Amino acid sequence: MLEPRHDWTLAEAEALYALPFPELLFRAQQVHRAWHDPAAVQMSTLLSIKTGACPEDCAYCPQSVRFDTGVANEALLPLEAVIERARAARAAGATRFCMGAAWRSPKPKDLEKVAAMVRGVRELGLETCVTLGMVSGPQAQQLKDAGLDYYNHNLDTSEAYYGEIISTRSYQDRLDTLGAVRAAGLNVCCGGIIGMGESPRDRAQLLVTLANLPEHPQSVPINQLVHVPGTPLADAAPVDPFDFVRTIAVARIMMPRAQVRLSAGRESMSDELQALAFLAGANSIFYGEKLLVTGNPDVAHDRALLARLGMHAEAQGAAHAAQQPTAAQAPVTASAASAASAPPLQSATA
Ligand code: SAM
Ligand code: DTB
Ligand code: SF4
Repeated sequence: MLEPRHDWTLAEAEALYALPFPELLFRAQQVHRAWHDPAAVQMSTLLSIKTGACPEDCAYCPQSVRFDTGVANEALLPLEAVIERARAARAAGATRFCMGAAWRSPKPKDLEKVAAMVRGVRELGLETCVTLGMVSGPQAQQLKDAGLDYYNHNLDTSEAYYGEIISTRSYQDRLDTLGAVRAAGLNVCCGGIIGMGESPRDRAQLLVTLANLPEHPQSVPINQLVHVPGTPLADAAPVDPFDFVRTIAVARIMMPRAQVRLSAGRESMSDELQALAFLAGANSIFYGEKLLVTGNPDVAHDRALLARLGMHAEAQGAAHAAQQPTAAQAPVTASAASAASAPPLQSATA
């Protein structure tokens, strides 16, 4: 099996993106099957732990203080409320709990509180992820010491297009935070948004930047823009669904080991489009009725979709086996049980 590459060129990425659709999906599936169980989907549940009034001006975001989007601002949630929601997410079958805060960067007293949340969620046997804006090396280390598994920090688009979307921070700021997170030994969750008016070249360049980082992000969320009234991108032209799937397929080919997440925007996608995204190599979703402030498909609908496709949620408990208290938890679908006893993938051992 070929080792993941870190020397991708823009020309190569653009050529993949432009392949005939059947050829692109075939290649993405070959890579997907070489590294992953193509029937398994990792389930992450999101919770906004601090909502709205963000000083940044990201043109897509309902939580920026600069846009009138009707989002109700909320201070940092109390620890118990967060643990309660994490328990519910675990009961619904999630394996990762992602806590998001509408900050430019966290203040020391806030970070201490988030660290306590991370410890509490981890004790439930869930993987932990936070997205808190920019962090320094010592802040990333503080989160690592609390037991954090993943830090989400998206590059969102190409460096060339970034200035069209955000003016209050630079691309280099984002890269610096990713460096601090990686240096602390945290898993990196980093991806982008499709449908902000960017060109295919911008999409290819974003994927080149991600794939040429010193390590591939362990998790790559590919979001479709959620059009939120009041934001500057509220009326952005809708993206061709096949182009969205192409982006997922190219991400899968360029970052074979990563979890590629079919992220925001699923509420406006058909079941058939989501199935196509899985065929293109997506193997993770946000699971739960809400993203941060906007909607997401019902849990029951997602479970039914996976069952109809003969797919299954990644088993709970793989992450922190030592402290796993979930023996009584049933797999999300019957097929998850059989998957647990299936022979190892030929490729997973190659
Ligand atoms: N404030 C922190 C930051 O920007 O890193 C963390 C929270 S922020 C809401 C996390 C990510 O959500 C953004 O980087 C962006 O990729 C995604 N996001 C926000 N609004 C979105 C929208 N309307 N559609 C799709 N993705 C969105
Ligand atoms: C990511 O890439 N997408 C998530 C998560 N990381 C933090 C956020 C999506 C937000 C969609 C709009 C909202 O609900 O705020
Ligand atoms: Fe703030 Fe993050 Fe929204 Fe940008 S994406 S406005 S940094 S919450």
